[in-house]
Amino acid sequence: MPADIPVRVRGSREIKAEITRFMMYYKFALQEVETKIDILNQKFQFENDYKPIDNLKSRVMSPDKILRKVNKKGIDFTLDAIKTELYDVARVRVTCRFIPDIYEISRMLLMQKDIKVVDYKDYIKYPKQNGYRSLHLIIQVPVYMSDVVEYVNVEVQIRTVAMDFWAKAEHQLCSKYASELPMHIELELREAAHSASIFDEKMEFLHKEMTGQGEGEEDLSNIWFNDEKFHLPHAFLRMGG
Ligand code: 0O2
Repeated sequence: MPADIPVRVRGSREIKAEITRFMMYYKFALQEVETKIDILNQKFQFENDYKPIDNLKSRVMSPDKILRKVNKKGIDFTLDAIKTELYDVARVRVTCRFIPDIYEISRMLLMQKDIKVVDYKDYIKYPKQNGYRSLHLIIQVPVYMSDVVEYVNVEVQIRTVAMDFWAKAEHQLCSKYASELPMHIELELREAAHSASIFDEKMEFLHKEMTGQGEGEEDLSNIWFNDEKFHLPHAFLRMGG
């Protein structure tokens, strides 16, 4: 039978509905995590006068990729096994400008009582052999659908803009050289990763200089709210409580 003729298996409509429901749990889990991170970003801005997060992107893994990963990892091909053994069906990728902000966002997120921590991998302190750096958290968030609550795995990758730039380039090169990266490209990548880490360190230093790290006068004349900077008339600072 040609491959593009749909096979009518008994119950396939029910299975399709179940898979859609399964994907929805991940979508809702991602929405929850995105909201949490957005709130942390705003809270951080309120306290520090700048937003630590440059970009946030999320995705639910496609059924094709789920199938490939299940085969690669030797996971049972059941929705239950995928739910418990595949951690990155839902992923949020967060980019920050400065390394300390990565750890601060991670700390504030993991402190939240409704989040369960499954795994924490620090590829910033311990980069991968090829130079890959990023902070990976595997968390579980509760998703409420009618009267059922389900804890859903979400992978959160937090990295600097420089780490992200490198990871995207490496990913593209790996796709180009599907079999194996040529040695000279591997070396160039490792060097680029090293340069990126030096860049991150320099930016961290400059950032400390910019913010003065608590030294000097605090600027009380402006207030950030809803992504907008407002001038705060001096009279407000003298008003009674
Ligand atoms: P994609 O296309 O980004 O989704 P596993 O998730 O089982 O494959 P492991 O060891 O459990 O592997 O997880 P790991 O390595 O901590 O994190 C996996 C994800 O991190 C990858 O997902 C990438 O997104 C990212 N990652 C890890 N190592 C590298 C690397 O060397 N280069 C790049 N560019 N990204 C990396 P996927 O599914 O492999 O890829």
